[in-house]
Amino acid sequence: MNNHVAALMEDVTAKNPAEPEFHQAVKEVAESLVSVLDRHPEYRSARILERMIEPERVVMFRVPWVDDQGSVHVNRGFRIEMNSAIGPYKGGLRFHPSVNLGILKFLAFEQVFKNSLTTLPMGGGKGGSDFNPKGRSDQEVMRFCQSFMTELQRHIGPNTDVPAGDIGVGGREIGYLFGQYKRVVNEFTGVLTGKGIHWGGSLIRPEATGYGVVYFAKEMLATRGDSLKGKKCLVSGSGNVAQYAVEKLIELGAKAITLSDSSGYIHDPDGIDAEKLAFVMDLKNKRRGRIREYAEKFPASTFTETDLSKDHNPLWSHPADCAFPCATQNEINAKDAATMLANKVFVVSEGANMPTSAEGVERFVAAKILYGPGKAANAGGVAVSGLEMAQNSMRYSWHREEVDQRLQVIMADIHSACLEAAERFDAPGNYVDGANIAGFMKVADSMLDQGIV
Ligand code: NDP
Ligand code: 2IT
Repeated sequence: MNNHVAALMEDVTAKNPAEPEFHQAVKEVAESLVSVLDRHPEYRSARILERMIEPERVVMFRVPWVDDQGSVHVNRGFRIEMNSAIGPYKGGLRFHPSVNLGILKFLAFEQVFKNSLTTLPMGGGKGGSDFNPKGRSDQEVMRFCQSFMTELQRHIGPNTDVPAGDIGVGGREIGYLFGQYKRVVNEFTGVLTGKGIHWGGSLIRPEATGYGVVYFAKEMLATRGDSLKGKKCLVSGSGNVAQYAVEKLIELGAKAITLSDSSGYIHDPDGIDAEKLAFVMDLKNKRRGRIREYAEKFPASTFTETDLSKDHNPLWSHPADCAFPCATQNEINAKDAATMLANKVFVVSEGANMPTSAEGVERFVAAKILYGPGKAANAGGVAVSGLEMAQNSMRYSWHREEVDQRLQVIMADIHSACLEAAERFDAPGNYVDGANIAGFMKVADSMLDQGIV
């Protein structure tokens, strides 16, 4: 390991104990930046990277709420305001029992680079709670959201910090959160994105992350004169990102053969067509059921339970051309990555944030496959959030085609920014280094301009 990276990581692990995901995200970026910091001593002397790994502000708060039986629960709420050099803090809220400070710090750190890549003026942030929405009634989720926003509203605003959705936070939760913000602050404003279409939302925002991750794969394939047509694709997750990734894959003539949730995965050798996808959307978004039901409904498919203690995830062992991990962090480990490479998977476009372990990333990069890291490949979601903010500021809304067109242009621009930066810093074709470098330089230059703050 380079000396500067080693010293930085020693400091990061000492100052941020028990935050392995945060360490993982920082180390990857620091390693990508070695030649940038060598060529730009001004970044080093201004301690740009050291400042970027320290959140500008962390808010942690109690979220008490009452369930349908009258029992009182206490959850923990967070908002990490990571970096505001290029715009207001921007990033999602995650409601999942695994949420803790370290996970949200890794997500907020990644968000800074991702938002910079989108070409739009957004800083980076992330928040959420260890609240588990699974099995809770709409009324319980509403009471939780109201309690969460009663505190969060003090810290956010359309020009300060603009949250959105992430795991466990979709249209329903954004609605309850927005309702409470408006009630407490007495202001109808673009303080959240992912809003409903009649109250300030943008067309294509629900679709944007999934569509974007497929557009990014399309761009990567085009560099080899290839396309998605006829490609066999592994997709994980079955939530917002996975659903719209599959929708776009179907439209572009590819064949998605898997989907998953935290209980297991389904494999459908015939491919998930539009009718089957409609079933998944109803199952996951309305009935809030388990993916196992897919295999009961479509008997040509199989359901396999996922044993989280196992050293590999069998979803990734099916032969395919492309993979779209769209569930959660570190869902592809070194063994999974090796299996995928042995099976000739040559495109990986990440819908989830940091779904591949550090060793897995190393294998993909060494094999020189088309590997699009999350902070580039899944930036379409936050990009359309940026477009939602722009429309809110104008008090106007664009048509579906216009937003989709802008999304496609942004994904193509991110793709070429990654390749250009990688080329300039002697790592041709390496999208990991390219994304980290291109994302970093815009923020670093802005921080230099703004002095030591
Ligand atoms: P959803 O809550 O809509 O869906 C999440 C999916 O992943 C569900 O199928 C869920 O299964 C599964 N999942 C979540 N946690 C785990 C886990 N620990 N182990 C196994 N499966 C799990 O979230 P999104 O689709 O919005 O988010 C998916 C990923 O995409 C996340 O990494 C998120 O950070 C990232 N992302 C999301 C964006 C967005 O705009 N929404 C933008 C950019 C990135 P189950 O139903 O059982 O919980
Ligand atoms: O990880 C992400 O980029 C998101 N969850 C979306 C953030 C946003 O502000 O739209």
